[in-house]
Amino acid sequence: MTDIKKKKQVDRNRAIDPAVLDILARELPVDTAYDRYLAQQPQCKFGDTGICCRICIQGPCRITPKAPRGVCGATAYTIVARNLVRSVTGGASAHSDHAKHILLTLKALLEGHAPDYSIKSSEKLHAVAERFEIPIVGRADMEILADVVALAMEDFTRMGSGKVKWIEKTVTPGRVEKFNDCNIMPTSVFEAIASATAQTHVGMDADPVNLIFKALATSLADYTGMHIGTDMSDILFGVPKPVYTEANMGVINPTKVNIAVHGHNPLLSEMIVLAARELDDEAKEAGAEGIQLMGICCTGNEVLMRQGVPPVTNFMSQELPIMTGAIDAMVVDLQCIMPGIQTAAECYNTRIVTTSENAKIPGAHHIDFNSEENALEQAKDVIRIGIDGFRERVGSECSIPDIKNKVVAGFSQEALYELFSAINPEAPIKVLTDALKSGELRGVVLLCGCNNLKVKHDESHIVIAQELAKNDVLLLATGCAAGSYAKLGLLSSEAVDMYAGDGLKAFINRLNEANADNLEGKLPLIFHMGSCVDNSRSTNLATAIANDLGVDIPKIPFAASAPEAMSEKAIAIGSWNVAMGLPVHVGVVPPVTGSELVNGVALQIAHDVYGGYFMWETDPQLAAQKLLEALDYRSWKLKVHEQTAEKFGVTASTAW
Ligand code: BF8
Ligand code: SF4
Repeated sequence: MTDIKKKKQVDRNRAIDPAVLDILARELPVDTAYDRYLAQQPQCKFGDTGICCRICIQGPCRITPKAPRGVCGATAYTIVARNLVRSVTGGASAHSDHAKHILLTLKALLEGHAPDYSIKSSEKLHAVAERFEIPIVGRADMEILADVVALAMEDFTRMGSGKVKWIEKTVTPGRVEKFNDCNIMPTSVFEAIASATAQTHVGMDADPVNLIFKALATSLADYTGMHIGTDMSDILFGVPKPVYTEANMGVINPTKVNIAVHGHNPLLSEMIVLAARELDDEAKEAGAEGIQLMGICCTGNEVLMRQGVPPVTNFMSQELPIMTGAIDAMVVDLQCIMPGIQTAAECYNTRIVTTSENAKIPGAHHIDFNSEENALEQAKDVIRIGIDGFRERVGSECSIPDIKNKVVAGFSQEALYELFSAINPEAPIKVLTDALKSGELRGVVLLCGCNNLKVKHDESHIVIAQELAKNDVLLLATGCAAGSYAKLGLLSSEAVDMYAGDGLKAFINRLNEANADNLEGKLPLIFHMGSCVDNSRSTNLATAIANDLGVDIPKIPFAASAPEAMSEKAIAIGSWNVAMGLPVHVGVVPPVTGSELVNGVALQIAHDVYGGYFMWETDPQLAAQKLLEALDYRSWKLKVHEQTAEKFGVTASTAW
């Protein structure tokens, strides 16, 4: 067997999406992430378990039985905890940088120099203003927006004393108390990030527990940035509602100008959607049948949720659409963009267009996207680069896997409430809490996070979802997890018939019947809530369930799972979900096992303090079982506490 054949066989063991396997099976002129993962083996065990320190340049210091301390005297628990804080800080920085761009665009809009943007959802603006008791009656939307933006900016920049308002007003009263008691309520986003970076400098904090608390405080800054990002995007681009489309490589249309939007920030991708509509005739003049947009990663999720743009693939396979030979341009903004796309593009007829001053790739086209001046014109420039690409591609060979699946997406919390309102207009959330109390639904699980080649691409996402659906768990999804489900057909109504247990089927069908006149089609098996930034939507739902049941989040049958977590952002999100009181499964063991103490805090002690905790489980079947056990335990305990309270005429225990 030749080396290349051997390699392809191993590669085929690292993915389950037939479109991905189709492309990986070809003789490709360039390597992919799947090949590079193999080339990186074996990976360093010190790094893998978190006991390599490079905080100062006396290092790297690696902890071994022979050398149990770094040069400065730091032990394994300090090094692991410090690395963890730095990861969470990286994630919080990324999310809040994203939100900051949106806030700055809103500020420019208020000052009259972001002419291509406007308030798309007055309703959401009013809802956010009311949350903070900002007056709305008799005021123009721009006046209200000015107050909302000022408050959000204060939550980003406050120094010294004070607390983040976006947390105080969006979580349960019990969580506010807990965060204050544990001293993890951040003062502001930027303050938390700066303070965490300082606290982990050489010669600073060596106390692992203090460091872990800092990680949680910083993760709450991450939550803040994300929540503000979602709220502001909804105001600027509209609140998602159900959309019907398709996903996977089969959405690439060889007769059209194919443009993929990739990254995270809707400021650009929303403009690309507008520009594509306006330049359809130019594409036709170039001989194309029109423009086909498609999404990758979270900017793909953003334009799927609000515009119905089809997702072509998710993080791990982002290079592969290029290898069909039919992608004319791939425009990227920020985060999760593999530099490898440029190498791939150079072997095919694809133009990579970078647009952020913070995320450039050597060799790519660069347009310094400025949302404050000529956003739409710049988006048109990008589309024209795609049209040029098409002109050059005409007549050349392309090979597109003929694989696509139906998708229903667009389930913001507001959209879910609208569905529930058709059954219970007075108290929509009761549709969900009643189903949880009666046992029709066994719980709710948010499926989120990335892809990671330490496990088979997409497999853990799919296996866990199918197993939970069979067991009547209501499933929500965001990020690249949602990308997996879109590509592989689990965001369709057909998947309800194929995979849902009787209880889940009955619940979804009741919603279908009640909403028959409002929906274009039937509801899917999994409810896509948006990009990773939109994980705050899931927390809002958990908060509403807890408030309706009159308990705090640690007592509700709600969990989260990141079956293929990869990025620092995922570590930050997982950490705040634990602080919120949720069991959080992670399907890849993060680099904390080098310290029994830190690992023990994540897996057990966190539960005592916050009610939430991590579960590392790489086997997706076992992971699903552990998630079900966590949901059942919570339902059982909630019932015991309620029955005891009733029997003795007292209020239910607030313990978990
Ligand atoms: O923010 S799930 S690989 S694309 S980090 Fe990145 Fe992970 Fe995908 Fe979205 Ni989220
Ligand atoms: Fe080594 Fe300490 Fe420097 Fe880390 S901070 S690299 S453990 S000397």
